[in-house]
Amino acid sequence: MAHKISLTRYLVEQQRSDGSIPSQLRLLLEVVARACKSISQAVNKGALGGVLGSAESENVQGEVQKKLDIIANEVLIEANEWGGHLAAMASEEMDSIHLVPNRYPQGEYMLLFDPLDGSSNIDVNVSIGTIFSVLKKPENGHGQGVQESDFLQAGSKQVAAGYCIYGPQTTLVLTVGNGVAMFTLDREQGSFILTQENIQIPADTKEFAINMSNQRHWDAPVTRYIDECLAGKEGPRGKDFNMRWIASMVADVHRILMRGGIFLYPWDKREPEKAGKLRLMYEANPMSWIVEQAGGAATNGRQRILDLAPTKLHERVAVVLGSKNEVERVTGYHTTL
Ligand code: P6P
Repeated sequence: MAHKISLTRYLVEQQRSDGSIPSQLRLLLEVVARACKSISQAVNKGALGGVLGSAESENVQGEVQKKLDIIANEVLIEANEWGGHLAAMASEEMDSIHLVPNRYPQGEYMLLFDPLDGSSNIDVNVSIGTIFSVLKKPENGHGQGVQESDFLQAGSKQVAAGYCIYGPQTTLVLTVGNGVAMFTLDREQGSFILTQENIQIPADTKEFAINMSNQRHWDAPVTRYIDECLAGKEGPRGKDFNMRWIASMVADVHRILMRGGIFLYPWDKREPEKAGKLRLMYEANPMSWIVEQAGGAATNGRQRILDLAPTKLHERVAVVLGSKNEVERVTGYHTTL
């Protein structure tokens, strides 16, 4: 029987083969994976764990926090702050950055995360997930500790990105720049086992993911693209399309990694001052790098997401990602219309 390759063994072998994973980064990724296992346990308990429903608080986004949002955030903070691999963390659930306390050794990495994405699905038992992104602490020259401005690096500067989806399986998907690997949690062993590597997204697709209830608020290029998909065989695309919208980015992106597709959360007229609903630093950037590493593409409708220069920690962005040829079509409509 083929040896089961654990996440730890995979990271050691990657480190040995091309040095792409320094020891501190390997430790960081193992700690994040362990935290995701704890979050998975809490999510799986559901009502039995008294963790469903909303907390009496709002996050920096002005969204009501679910109890599990706060639990997941605390698990990630507590798991990562003492190991000596991090200098600071940033989370969707925290207004400002979290510095590693001075009582712990300081590391050279910075971790950003959405601790529990898709949390509106928690109480109705639909897949949710943790999204994470790793940046190097810049030699900031100001000689002080890490500041929020140190986090404002383009997505192309990431050294690792991944997500863990809490669904029928608990699955961790990861890239360090050498393709995309997937690890499925073996609950009997308590370890993530390699179940797929070098994942490739088909360049073409017949499946789009968008929240259709926002249709009247879209800009012309998105309206044109979706209308053409809906026109099917009789329309300019000459083929019928299927639609999926789970309203959990981790689940929609995972489906696209597994069988192709295009995901759109475009700018719309509801809040014109916002570039989009999704967050650049800890949703769009990690997901965009994963998608590109799997042969797909990711833009904000006009520009490659990984090239965008962030101006604030909780910056919003429009997202069009997935099968390369479809993303290029949508982006083309934005630049020609
Ligand atoms: P809507 C979840 O709240 C999230 O941030 C993403 O995971 C998801 O793709 C999107 O928002 C869903 O938004 O407006 O369809 O509820």
